[in-house]
Amino acid sequence: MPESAPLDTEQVRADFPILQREFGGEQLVYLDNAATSQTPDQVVDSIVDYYHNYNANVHRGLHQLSQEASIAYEDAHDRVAEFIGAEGREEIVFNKNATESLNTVAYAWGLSELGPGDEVVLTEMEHHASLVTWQQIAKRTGAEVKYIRVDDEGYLDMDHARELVTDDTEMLSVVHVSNTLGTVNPIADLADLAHDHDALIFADGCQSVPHMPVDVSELDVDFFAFSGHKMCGPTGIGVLYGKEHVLDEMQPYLYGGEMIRKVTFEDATWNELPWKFEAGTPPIAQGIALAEACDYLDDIGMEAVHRHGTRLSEYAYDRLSEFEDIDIYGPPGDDRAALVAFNLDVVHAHDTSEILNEFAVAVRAGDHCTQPLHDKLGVAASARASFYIYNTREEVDKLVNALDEARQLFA
Ligand code: 7TS
Repeated sequence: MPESAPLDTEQVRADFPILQREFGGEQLVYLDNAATSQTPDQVVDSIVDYYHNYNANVHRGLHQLSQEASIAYEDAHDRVAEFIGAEGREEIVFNKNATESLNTVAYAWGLSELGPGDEVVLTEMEHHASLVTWQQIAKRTGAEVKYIRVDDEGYLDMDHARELVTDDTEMLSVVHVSNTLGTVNPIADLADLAHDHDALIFADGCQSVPHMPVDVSELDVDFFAFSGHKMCGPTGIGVLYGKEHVLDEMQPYLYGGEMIRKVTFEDATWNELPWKFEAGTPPIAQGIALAEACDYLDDIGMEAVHRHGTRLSEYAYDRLSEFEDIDIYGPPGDDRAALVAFNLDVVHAHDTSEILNEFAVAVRAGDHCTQPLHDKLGVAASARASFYIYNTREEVDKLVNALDEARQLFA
């Protein structure tokens, strides 16, 4: 198949005015995209258009504005379904972020399905959104949590996975792309493994959906989660995908308006999918803007987005590898997602990030919400550069030059 056209970063950057900001005469180099990506004009405009022209609550009013808002909000579910290869809007629940998606399933499914003798299998590279959530639900239900090992190169130990997933496993919850190691996990294989043992699989797509073509039907996952703010969308919108028959059987997580069909003083029945899981006034403007973000990314082409990110990441990996005093975590440069976490031998990650900030280079320093993984790596924190569609090789060079300054300061 011929490659799609390469990404024109100059054209892309014109959609992101924030990238023109300067600090101390230096132009911003934004390399914290795994935390939150920047938002293009097209997405901002869709929010402005909503508030200027058809702001109203959904599914409640028969008046014109409410009807327009309801249609746009429902259509946004269809658009997101299409973007990730879901069957339709029934499988797409909007909420506030991926963390809420994980909690929804852990509470709604976990509290009723898990008990003593049951096992939830995670990986050592889970984000706290998954790790802490399942840990707590397991404590409440008497289920046990097990962790698939990460090997020295930063890959999942698949032999260990095959050992851990047994007929006692009820849920396999796995990060699709590690936000610390940049590892891309073999979700389709893990889904087969889970299903061979009649377990469900939940994949955390926070770091995959923004960066690569994802098709949940092909992956055959039962649940999938991601956040709008990491994929050119606004904050305050997250997505929970669930297979229709799985969501159908699951009890609601939050109760209130919008999610009910019939209420009496004694009891209530639930609305159809996906509204059963969207209690109260939902993130209307944010949902509509997320659909716009899907359009924006598809206009560029997810293949091109993916290629751009992995090439930048490989370039950064190679440049950082030139230095003997830099430790890089995770798989080799040519087999990783669009991020690189590292440490300079003699400089704490927080100091590294502060010095980089002096050069207007924004990276994240800390444990990236993967404390147990950092414990395993033997470090308290790391610095992380994460890339997106508007980043360039020149920006990676700026990062490397600024690191040189940090090294000299602490030498
Ligand atoms: N899962 C993964 C893999 C993530 O990277 C994140 C956010 C989350 C879940 C939670 O997403 P939220 O939108 O609900 O907060 N990761 C990061 C990060 O790496 N730096 O800041 C947030």
